[in-house]
Amino acid sequence: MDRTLIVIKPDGVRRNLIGRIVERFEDRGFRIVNLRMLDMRRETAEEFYSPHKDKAFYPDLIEFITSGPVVAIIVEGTSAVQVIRRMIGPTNSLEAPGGTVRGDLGLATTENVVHASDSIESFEREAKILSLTEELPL
Ligand code: 3AN
Repeated sequence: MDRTLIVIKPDGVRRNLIGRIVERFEDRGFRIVNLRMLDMRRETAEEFYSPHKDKAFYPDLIEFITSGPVVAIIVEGTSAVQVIRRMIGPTNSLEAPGGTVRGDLGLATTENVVHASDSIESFEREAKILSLTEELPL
């Protein structure tokens, strides 16, 4: 069992896809550990995407991810990082196969509906930046 972070990006929220996206992960056997809607502030977004800060698409990415609320979700299940990455599909929605979240619901590359951590280390770093806790307080 391991855990990972999924973020439904502003396009997914704007297009009313939250329920359908969450359902896919629940149907696949993942347990939701925590889930919260939040507005990413610019500083938070810059820290979250700091591994990409030298890329040409970085300014557009920051603009986009701060353009509206996102839904951050921690899920738990067998091989969560790898399985969820496969379920969301490749970065470019237009190249993502049918059956993946991006392949079925995504319209572009920056606007690709969801983010999911690419390693356990990324999960821990990203959940901390979003202040999403792994255990709820009693
Ligand atoms: P993924 O989310 O598939 O792991 P990353 O981590 O390489 O993709 O990139 C982070 C985010 O940056 C992507 N989800 C996407 O929104 C954006 N992005 C990545 N590559 C490009 C690109 N070539 N053009 C525009 N946006 C991009």
